[in-house]
Amino acid sequence: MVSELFDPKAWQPVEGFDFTDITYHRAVDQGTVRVAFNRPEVRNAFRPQTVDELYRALDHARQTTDVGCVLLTGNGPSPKDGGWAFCSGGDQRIRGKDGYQYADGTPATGRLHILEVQRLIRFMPKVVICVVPGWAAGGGHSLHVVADLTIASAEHARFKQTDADVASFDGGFGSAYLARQVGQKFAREIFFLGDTYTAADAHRMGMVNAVVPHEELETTALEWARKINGKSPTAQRMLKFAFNAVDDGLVGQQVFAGEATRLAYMTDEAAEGRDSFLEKREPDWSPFPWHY
Ligand code: S0N
Repeated sequence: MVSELFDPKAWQPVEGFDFTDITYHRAVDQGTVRVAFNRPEVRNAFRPQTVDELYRALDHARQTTDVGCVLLTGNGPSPKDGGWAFCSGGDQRIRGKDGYQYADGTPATGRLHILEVQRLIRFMPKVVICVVPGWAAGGGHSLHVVADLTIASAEHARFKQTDADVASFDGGFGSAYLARQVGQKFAREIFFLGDTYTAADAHRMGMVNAVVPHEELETTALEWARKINGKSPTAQRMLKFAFNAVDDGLVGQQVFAGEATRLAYMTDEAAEGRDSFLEKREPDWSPFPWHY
C-alpha cells in the first residue's frame, strides 16, 4: 500500500526510477503527477538520498511537456503509531557537524541541497500543490511555503516551525516568502515561538488555500489539478512567474523574460530575423506593426 489516502485506480507508477524514499506516480487521466515522501515511520523526514530522489522526480516532471501539475505529499500513516505527516524536515539522526550524511556514511558535506529542491519548485513552469495530510514541520514546513498552493487535512494537518528548536534555520524562502503570505507578525510568531498550528489556524493566517476532510484530501487535490490543467498552459506558466517576479529580483525578471523570448520566437517576426541573417539579406520588418 502506498498510502491510505492513495487511490490505486487513479495513478500509475512513472517508469524508469528506482526510488526508495519517495513514490512517484502519474494520474491515469490527466497531466498530473504525485510525488510523495515515503518515510512515514519518521514523519517523512528527509535524508540526503530523499532529497536526491525528490529532485530527480520533480525535474522529470518539469521536463514532461504534457504535465501541468505536481502534487507534493507524504505517504502514511506511520506503521509505528498511526501518525500522519507531510514532512518533518531534515532527518536529525544523520545530521553531522556541517550537514547531513548518506546512509553509507558519506557526508553530504555542506550541500544543503533541499534548497535546490526549493528553487526547482519555485522556478518550474508547473503548478505545484502541496497536499498536507499531517505534520509539516521544519524543512517540511518550508516546502509547503514554497509550493504554489497548499491543501490541508482538516483533522490531521499540523504546521510547526522547529528550526529554532534544533538550530537549523531557513532564512530564505521558508521565512521570507512565509512573511509575504501571512505577514511579518505571524511569520515571526511562527518561527520565534515554534508553536503548533492546525489547518484552520494556517488557513486563517493565509498560508493554506483549503482545509478539507482527511479522506477527501487527495481527491480534492486531483480536482484542483484537473481545473488547472484545463486552462492555457502558457497563461498558467506566465502567471506563476509573474506572481514570483515581484519577490525574485533580477532572477524573477530573467525567468519571466525567458518565457517572453520563447513566445517571441514563435512569431513570424522572429522568423524574419533569423531567415534574413541566414539568407544574407536585409530584414523586412514592414509586415510587423509597432503595437499600441
Ligand atoms: C514533527 C513532530 C512535531 C511530530 O511529533 P509527534 O507526532 O509527537 O511524533 P514523534 O514521536 O516526535 O516522531 C515520530 C518518530 O519520528 C521521528 N522523527 C520525527 N521527525 C524526525 C526528524 N526530522 N528526523 C528524524 N526523526 C524524526 C521521531 O524521532 C520518532 O521516532 P521514534 O518512533 O523512533 O521515536 C516531531 O517529530 C518533530 O518535532 N520532529 C522534528 C522536526 C525538526 O526539527 N526537523 C528539522 C528542522 N530542520 C530542518 O528541517 C532543516 C532542513 C534542512 O535540511 C535545511 C533547511 C534549510 C537550509 C538547508 C537545509 C539543509 O540542511 O539542507
